[in-house]
Amino acid sequence: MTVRFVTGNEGKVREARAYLEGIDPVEQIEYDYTEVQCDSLAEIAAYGAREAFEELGSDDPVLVDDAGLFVDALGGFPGPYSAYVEDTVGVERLWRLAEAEENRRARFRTVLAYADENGTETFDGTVAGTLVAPRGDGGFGYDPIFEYNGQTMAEMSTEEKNAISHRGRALAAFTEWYADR
Ligand code: ITT
Ligand code: NA
Repeated sequence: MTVRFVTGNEGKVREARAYLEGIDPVEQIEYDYTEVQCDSLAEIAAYGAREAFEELGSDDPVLVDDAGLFVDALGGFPGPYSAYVEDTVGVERLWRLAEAEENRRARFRTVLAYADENGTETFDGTVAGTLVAPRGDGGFGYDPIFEYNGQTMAEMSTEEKNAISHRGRALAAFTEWYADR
């Protein structure tokens, strides 16, 4: 089976490919699924994966990934609005907001939703780190300002990021389930 990853974000696909190597090929599909308005990443992702699977046709399974950065001192902002905030305010200015705070702890969360003819499953991943001034040119999105163990995620290789990241953890739970379902 080919896993169809429904996303406009190539960085997510690169990370899923690295993880699923030797299990199944991953194909990037662009499909504008409905983003239901709610605070739950799991509900957004599960709804999107189900809808994409039904609408796209074929038996190949579908993956959707809904992620967010949650800054402790900002009450979890930008959270589910992370994509909007990256596009409008930008990563550098989000760092400026965090820089003004004493507590610079933040969490990245992602929910991977999988859909096939048997149903929908979700897999969660979280990583806790510290916001720092931007460093590194790998990864994507907020990676340059998210530090884990002395390195920003933009200073890590795909494999290094997958070993510790929110998405890597969700992919680990997913592949374990997928391999022996
Ligand atoms: P799709 O919805 O098309 O999959 P997106 O980039 O809009 O792509 P999200 O809404 O899930 O994806 O992402 C929320 C924001 O968080 C967005 O600005 C991403 O760039 C960013 N983001 C997601 N995963 C990330 C990661 O692993 N490292 C850094 N930033 C990430
Ligand atoms: Na999105």
